[in-house]
Amino acid sequence: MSKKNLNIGLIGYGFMGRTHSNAFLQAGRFFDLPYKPTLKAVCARNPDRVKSFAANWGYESIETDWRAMIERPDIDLIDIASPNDTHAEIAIAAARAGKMVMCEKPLGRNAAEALAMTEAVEAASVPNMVWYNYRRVPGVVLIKQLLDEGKFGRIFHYRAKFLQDWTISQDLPQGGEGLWRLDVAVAGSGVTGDLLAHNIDTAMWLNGPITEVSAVTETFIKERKHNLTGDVQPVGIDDASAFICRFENGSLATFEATRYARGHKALYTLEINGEHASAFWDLHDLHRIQYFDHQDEGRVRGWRNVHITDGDHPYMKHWWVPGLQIGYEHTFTHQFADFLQATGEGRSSAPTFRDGLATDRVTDAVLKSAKSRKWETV
Ligand code: SOE
Repeated sequence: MSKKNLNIGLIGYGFMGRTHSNAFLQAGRFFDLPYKPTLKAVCARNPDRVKSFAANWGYESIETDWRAMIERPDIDLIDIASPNDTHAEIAIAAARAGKMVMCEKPLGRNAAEALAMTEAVEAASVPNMVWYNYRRVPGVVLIKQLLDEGKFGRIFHYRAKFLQDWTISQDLPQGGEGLWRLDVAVAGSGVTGDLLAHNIDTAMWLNGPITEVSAVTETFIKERKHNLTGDVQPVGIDDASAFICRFENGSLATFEATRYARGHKALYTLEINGEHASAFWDLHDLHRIQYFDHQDEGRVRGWRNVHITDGDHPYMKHWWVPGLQIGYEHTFTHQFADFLQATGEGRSSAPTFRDGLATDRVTDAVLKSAKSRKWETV
């Protein structure tokens, strides 16, 4: 079958621009897709740097103004990998121009922005997706399959955390390239939108909607020099954020994210406890899950350490041979392959903008609860 060409316009060339570009290049080599992705253009403000990014990744052309990129008739899909404060305006304009839209997480800086973005892509009926990539880790997908097959029975508990330590130094400035995540005007929030949002997206995919939350946040370093103004300015982001919550299915949960857990670089862990089974997953060991099945014979019952590398594990038949593991970058390739497959079949591929909006509603409730010191309904 001949494949339709799909011309991609990427906006932003930071860390996420690289993960997405790698996915665009790899997806068609490992998955049989209905489209042939072409890296048509990349857009960012600095002409020299965008040129060298384009040369390195094989983009055919460059733009320095995202509006010009959206107006181009030869672009089918706009991929937003620029800082959070640009997501809403670009996504809404791209949807109005009839482009497919993919957006880095979190969808908006808050749920109001995410709602406007969701309404725009839905009104334009354009395929859309948010890059919550951890849903595409084979081990996490395996847990989802086991849950859907009813292996866990009733769910009692969900537990998730995302720990980092890269902002502990008080000499670290805020704002500008690489450090916009510390500037509340650009990021929207701190670890709540940046890290907890990942935990929440996976949790709601595995365990259903969250109904109410009770949260605490802290900003440990209150002032930092701003890279753009040169002035010492108050820090508006949350450095650490933790909450307890209830899910619609009656289960209880604890969530914690911080950039002040010395020694932890990107420790995303999740655990789910049901009536018959429990599972645990850890990003630092992402190709394994720990699984406990109470229905095993008592004498040999225990936590199984499952190496997710066999052909019957999610996605794995597309990669190497059994026993050989894959990593972080593959989650983006899986997500892009799923998006193209679904688009080719006229389906949408989760997480859609509407799913991203659901996560932003929870992060808004978390920040609200931390302020009010009360339980907040999502
Ligand atoms: C922050 O350090 C960060 O890069 C997040 O922005 C990503 O979404 C997360 O996957 C890894 O950590």
